[in-house]
Amino acid sequence: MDIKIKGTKPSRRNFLTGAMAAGGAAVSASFARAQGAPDPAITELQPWRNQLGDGVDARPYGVPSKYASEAVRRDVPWLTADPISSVNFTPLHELDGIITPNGLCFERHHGGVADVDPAEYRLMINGLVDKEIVFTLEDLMRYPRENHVYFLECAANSGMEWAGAQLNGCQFTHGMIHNVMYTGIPLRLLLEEAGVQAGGKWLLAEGADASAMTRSIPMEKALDDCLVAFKMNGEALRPEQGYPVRLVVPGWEGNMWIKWLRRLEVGDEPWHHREETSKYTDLLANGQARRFTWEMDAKSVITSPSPQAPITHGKGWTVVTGIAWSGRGTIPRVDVTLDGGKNWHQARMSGPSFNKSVHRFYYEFEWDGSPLLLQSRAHDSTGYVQPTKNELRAIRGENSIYHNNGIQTWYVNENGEAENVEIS
Ligand SMILES: Nc1nc2c(c(=O)[nH]1)N[C@H]1C(S)=C(S)[C@@H](COP(=O)(O)O)O[C@H]1N2
Ligand SMILES: [Mo]
Repeated sequence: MDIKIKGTKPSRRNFLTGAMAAGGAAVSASFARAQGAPDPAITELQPWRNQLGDGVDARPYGVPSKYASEAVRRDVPWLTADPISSVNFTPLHELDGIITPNGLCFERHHGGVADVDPAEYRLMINGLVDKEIVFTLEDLMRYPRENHVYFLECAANSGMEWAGAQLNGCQFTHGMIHNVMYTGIPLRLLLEEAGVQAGGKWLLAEGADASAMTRSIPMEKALDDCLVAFKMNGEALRPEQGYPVRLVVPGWEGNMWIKWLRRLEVGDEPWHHREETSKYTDLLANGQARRFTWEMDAKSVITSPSPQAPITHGKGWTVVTGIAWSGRGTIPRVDVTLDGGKNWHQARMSGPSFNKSVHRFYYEFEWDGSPLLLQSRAHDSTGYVQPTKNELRAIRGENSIYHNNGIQTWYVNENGEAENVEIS
């Protein structure tokens, strides 16, 4: 954040509508500055005005402005023993809208990034099928494709927060999510090509990376909306995201979205591999583990203000913004509270509302400079309402890591600095 107010004090806000009392509803405010002392940002000639800039092709593949260098993925070194089997986090506090830029999508690998040569790429379908088949990348490109925007959230997102507030920033508490437009082939088409036999009720998806990531997926889901994707936000998948081909499993936990997809085996029962037994199951208070929690429940987080995005402009009109998503549909409504849940205000949704995609919300209000307890609460299209962390703990106990969709609280002090807290 590098917002500096130079020259004179802001003019008295010239509100064009009387809607300010309604908070998030259709506020139209003017922040024009009154004339005062000369502003060097206007009166001086800066280098970019009196020197020519770079010509075309200075950067054949564009990169962000050097002034936007804070928007980077970050990891938490103490979380994992080794970066080969680790995670980094999407800088949610630096982003707006709903799409995650390709270079900022969080990464989660169990055996590092596979460097797959597309010429040697093969996708095999075997098992309980009429015809076992193998596709090259060129073969795949000849099937009809579709475009869909979906979020991918790791089931472990917010997992470090089960026992209490821990990491100071939405990048770290909620950044194991990205939201991308995928271009891919409906998995159903490829399975029809192979001919799934009557007993074929399950699918094993296997990655070509050194971890050979494998997950069991029920056939109904595979035939419903899964994609075999090769493009993200219009361009080739990034190596980190599974180049050249990844499985897209909309609304379901990120672990099932096998990257560097090499094999799909049709079977009659789940395989119970490591990632669906000792990992990615939810240990309950009584010591039993919940099997197969695939769908990601509705969740939201305020991305600004937040610990990495404090309020720097002082009192007055403040934009609260954040994201919300649900593995079961769309997000018709998000509520925001400034006082830890005593009063809730309906936020303003802005941007496309796609099924199983991130949604963007805003709530504008006039900050009087007193401390805030900011929270957001998502409602999804099934009527489900995001629970508090204590409501979750009452059902799930405190052993869990995965599937923490509880309401997040940021405490904002008089200086506008924000901190991760929990209120009971
Ligand atoms: N082949 C393979 N696929 C994989 C993984 C992996 O390590 N290897 N990690 C999984 C996990 S746990 C998650 S959360 C998502 C992360 O996807 P991303 O790296 O695009 O964010 O990929 C999943 N698919
Ligand atoms: Mo994950």
